[in-house]
Amino acid sequence: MTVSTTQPVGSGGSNDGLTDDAALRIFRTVTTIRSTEDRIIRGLSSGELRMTYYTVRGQEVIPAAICEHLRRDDYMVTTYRGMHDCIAKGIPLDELVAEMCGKVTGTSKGKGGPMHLSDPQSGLMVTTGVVGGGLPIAVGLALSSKLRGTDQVTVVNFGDGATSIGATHEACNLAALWEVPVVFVCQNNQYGEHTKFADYTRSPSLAERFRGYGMEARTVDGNSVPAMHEAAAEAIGRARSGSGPVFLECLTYRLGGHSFGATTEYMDPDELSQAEANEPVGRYRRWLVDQRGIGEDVLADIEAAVLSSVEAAVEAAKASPPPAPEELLTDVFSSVEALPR
Ligand SMILES: Cc1ncc(C[n+]2csc(CCOP(=O)(O)OP(=O)(O)O)c2C)c(N)n1
Ligand SMILES: [Mg+2]
Repeated sequence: MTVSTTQPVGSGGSNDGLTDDAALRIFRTVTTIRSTEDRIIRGLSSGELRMTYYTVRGQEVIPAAICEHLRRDDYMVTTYRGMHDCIAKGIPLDELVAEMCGKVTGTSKGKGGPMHLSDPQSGLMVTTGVVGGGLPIAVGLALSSKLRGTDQVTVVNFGDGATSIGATHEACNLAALWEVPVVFVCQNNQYGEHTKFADYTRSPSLAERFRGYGMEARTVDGNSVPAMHEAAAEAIGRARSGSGPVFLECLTYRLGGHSFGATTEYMDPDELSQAEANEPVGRYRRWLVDQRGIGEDVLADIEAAVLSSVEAAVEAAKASPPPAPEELLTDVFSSVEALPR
């Protein structure tokens, strides 16, 4: 795993500002993400479900901690590898799974699919498959909030590979110049498709590089709930109070191939198995029991409830029809008035 020269924040100590309620909400969110992914992969493997799917295994904690500090009317932008972000931002699970399966009960009547998820009601505004394409959109959303005089914050999630794309740099430069309320969340999972981080950049630290645009930038352990919770509180609070954008480099690890069905032969097997042994959902569960004294029974109840809601969402999606051909040219444009304010 690439080691950043910037010291990650957060120690997992007792001053993390996490109440038991928040800690359990985050546990429910990461468990929902993990269970949904496991169920989708089982469905894809057996032929029961069909979609393009990009694993989020290993990256669950990042949006779960961030969304503890977001309101429903705050905006989020994500990528094709964004199911975890969609769940954390609050897209109803039934609608999310149905959309990923291309069914009419989905958030976009099945016409967006897994690569173009959006649900303005939940504040999840755009999912894009264009690497780096989300950042300029997020700056536009944040600028709109600033011009309208609201205190909404926009969070944009993107990969480490996106930091080598021109649009990313244009967006960060303008955001810093205009002091718009945006938090740039780089989910550094150490790979851009099949290329390792150290093989495509000489920058040891992305936070250091993006600080050069004149904005606050920090590196954080993206697999630690206390560290992410604290860093997100600070970044989102800063953006909301009008102090301008923040760049968070969240260190994590992609626990699988680039997309469903892809191989991992270019990944270091020892590094991968070490990352898997320390995967963040299990790590967080152990921390809740050992450090926070949360009972096994409490966690097991949450896991059981999540499992049945995931199963119900998949069954509902399977029972839902695909959109009719007449729907092809409807819902193509939306008026500004239709957007949430
Ligand atoms: C503009 C653009 N260039 C190239 C691609 C092909 N592509 C798809 S995913 C990907 C890797 C992106 O890596 P990263 O930003 O680290 O995101 P991750 O997949 O790790 O979440 C690339 C190059 C693309 N979709 N868009
Ligand atoms: Mg990556």
